[in-house]
Amino acid sequence: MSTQKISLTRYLVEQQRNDGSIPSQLRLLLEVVARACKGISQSVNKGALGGVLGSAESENVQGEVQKKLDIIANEVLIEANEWGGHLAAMASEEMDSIHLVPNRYPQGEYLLLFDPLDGSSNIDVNVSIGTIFSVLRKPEDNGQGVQESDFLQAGSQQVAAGYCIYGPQTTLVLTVGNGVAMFTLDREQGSFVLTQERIQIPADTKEFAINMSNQRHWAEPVQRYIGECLAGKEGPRGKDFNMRWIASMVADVHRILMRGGVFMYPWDKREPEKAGKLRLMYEANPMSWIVEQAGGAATNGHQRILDLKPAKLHERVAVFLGSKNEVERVTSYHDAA
Ligand code: AFP
Ligand code: FBP
Repeated sequence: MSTQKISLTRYLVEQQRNDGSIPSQLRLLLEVVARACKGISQSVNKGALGGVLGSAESENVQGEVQKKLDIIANEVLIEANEWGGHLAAMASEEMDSIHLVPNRYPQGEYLLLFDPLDGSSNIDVNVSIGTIFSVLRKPEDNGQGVQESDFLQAGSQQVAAGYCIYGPQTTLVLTVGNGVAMFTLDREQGSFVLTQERIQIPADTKEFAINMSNQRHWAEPVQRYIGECLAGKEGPRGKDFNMRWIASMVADVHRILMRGGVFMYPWDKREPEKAGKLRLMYEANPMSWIVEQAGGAATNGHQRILDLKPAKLHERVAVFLGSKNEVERVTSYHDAA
């Protein structure tokens, strides 16, 4: 397929025709999410001029102070998705429990999960942030309506996953299970245009992304892996590594998708009862599927992330994802420990 002026709508219609991987309700859902991301992008771009910067003086379910833009992005996604008839319910990092589609609208077959604004600390300092989303099929109705337990499906059950990064360009990255495609927002036309298809992450890399300030809290396998990277040419890896940390998973993963690398947010001993910092269902799962679809790998140090069966909506997980050989290496260090 030529990448010349192919809009997201056309791409989805052609996918639907070619292999049926996108039923019409799913296509509508993806278009609505993309439209919501355009709205969020506009608010992000206005910044101080739109009065959207700063804290909202409220906390989300994870006890994190919400930024105004966290709340705005959450509302934009809910309002855009409520009425179209394609969804049964939504779940978000910013909401304690699931949000059912109101009775006045028809109920669809899908469940949508999202982190409306990832990288909140970057908002006020004008650094890249993003929206991450994951789509699941609603299980058979058991007569009790949609419940939180319906969302607790392994990442391997996702039918679509993506993110939109609000950076120098606004870019939407999407998978429906047949590779990863990237669309850039054409602001004059107001539409997402296909700019790259079948994205592949190189299996080897010399770049890692981790919050190094937490080093003293990591477990031994992560100490070993990073220690070897830092030892450079003279160490056991025999090559110099470079480090990047943008404080937004979307931005760090996007960088890796474009040029290789490994992203890590490991368990650390300050909060031993938590498996990690990042959220499984609306951060790790969609990102892991995108990375796998681009030829990379994603584990929690022991298991493939997409095989984990969630026990709760806001479950946390340790994350190692990106270039396959590096993810396999750091995972093998956990196995050996
Ligand atoms: P928010 O959930 O507050 O937007 O935080 C984003 C994030 O969970 C993830 O995207 C980053 O990788 C990570 O935080 C950065 O955290 P630190 O730099 O504070 O370790
Ligand atoms: P460019 O001039 O290539 O854009 O490099 C930018 C830069 O000089 C600084 O903006 C930045 O602080 C630094 O490189 C980052 O360098 P590194 O992390 O590779 O040490």
